[in-house]
Amino acid sequence: MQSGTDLMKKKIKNQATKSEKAPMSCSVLREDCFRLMNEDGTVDPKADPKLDKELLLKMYRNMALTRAFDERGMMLQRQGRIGFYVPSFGQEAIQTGTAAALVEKDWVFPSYREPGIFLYRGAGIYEMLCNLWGNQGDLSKGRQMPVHYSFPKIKMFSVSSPIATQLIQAVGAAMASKISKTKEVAISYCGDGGTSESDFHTGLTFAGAYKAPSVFIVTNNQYAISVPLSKQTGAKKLADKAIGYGMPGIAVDGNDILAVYQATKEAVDRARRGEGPSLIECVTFRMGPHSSSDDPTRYRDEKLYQAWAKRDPIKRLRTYLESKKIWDEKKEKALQEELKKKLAEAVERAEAEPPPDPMDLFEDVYAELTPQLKKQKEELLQEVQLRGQFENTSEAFPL
Ligand SMILES: Cc1ncc(C[n+]2csc(CCOP(=O)(O)OP(=O)(O)O)c2C)c(N)n1
Repeated sequence: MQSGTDLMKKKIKNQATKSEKAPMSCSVLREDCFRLMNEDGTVDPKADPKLDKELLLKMYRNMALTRAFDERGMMLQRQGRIGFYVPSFGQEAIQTGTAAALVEKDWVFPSYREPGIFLYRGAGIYEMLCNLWGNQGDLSKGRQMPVHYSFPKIKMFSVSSPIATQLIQAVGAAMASKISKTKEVAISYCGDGGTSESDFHTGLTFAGAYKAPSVFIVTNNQYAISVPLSKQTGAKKLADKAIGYGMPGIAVDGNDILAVYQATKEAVDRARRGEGPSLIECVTFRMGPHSSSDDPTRYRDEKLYQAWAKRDPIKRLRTYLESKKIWDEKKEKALQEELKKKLAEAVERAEAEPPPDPMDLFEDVYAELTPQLKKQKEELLQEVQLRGQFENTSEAFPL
């Protein structure tokens, strides 16, 4: 790791060799992205940040777990056992690399495509699965949408569905940290589509004006559901948006975990030193559907998908670890078996949980219920007594 460097101020000089020629020009990883890894996962000795072996292995395990969790989530939905899932295929390096750059006391305000950050910070697989069923094991007691995890103990704020609203919340947390001098950094995530939202503007305006200890991660996966980046913005690159808010911005190869980690670490350190916010555009590709309700083959170019498949972030890190002789086929097999077993056990436990008590709806918000809520509670009680508990309507989930 190059200590003391400030990537944001420097003109990006890529250490890695030029990317291979991909079939379509728009799919070629932009040359303006900071990266340390070559396309095939090799790293030139002069570019090697030489991270701690334990950290590298932890990152790899988390990326593999995130992929396995996503595969399981999609499978459960396709089997009709849960109603909805949002996979993050191809975006594992961004989730893990940014999470690894934080410390325990930092705040995280995720979007819905970041299971890997929850996992990295120690969220339980079982509790996350319970959210997918919205059952009694769900920490939100079934009151949030599926995939909208919330783990206050690890400072993972509840996932926001309205695009980019979490940015404002994160800036609020960052401003509170600045005022109370706790040195906590608040990191928030949104997609390329999120940068067109007015909440993006509000969040970055406040962060810039008040020099809030805030880091904005923009996961540019090139689509907002079916809207391609070319129709999303007139900006040359999303990282440029930072300039208008008075903060540094950088574009990073989002499939290169070494680069994602380094850029985030520098932005987080900078925020903690009191030097204000930064924006990091992580350039990647959404390898899966927008959600389990979407069919990307109706709008996505297959050649584009194939070009990005070649730079799979997990494969790239594996190659790097193998070149360092800290990973091999035997370890990979053992890891995959361990993850499969862990997930299968957690799924079995989570699926067996009963649905939440409908009367729970009235808990946890008001110390004393308002007259309207009291009336609603009575009505619901009568309804439950009349019809029994709610049926499972998960297969009809509309989004
Ligand atoms: C304010 C708002 N508008 C529209 C939607 C519907 N919606 C859900 S996801 C999405 C696309 C967001 O794309 P992007 O920000 O690029 O993130 P990605 O899904 O690619 O991770 C839209 C339009 C919403 N949830 N909130």
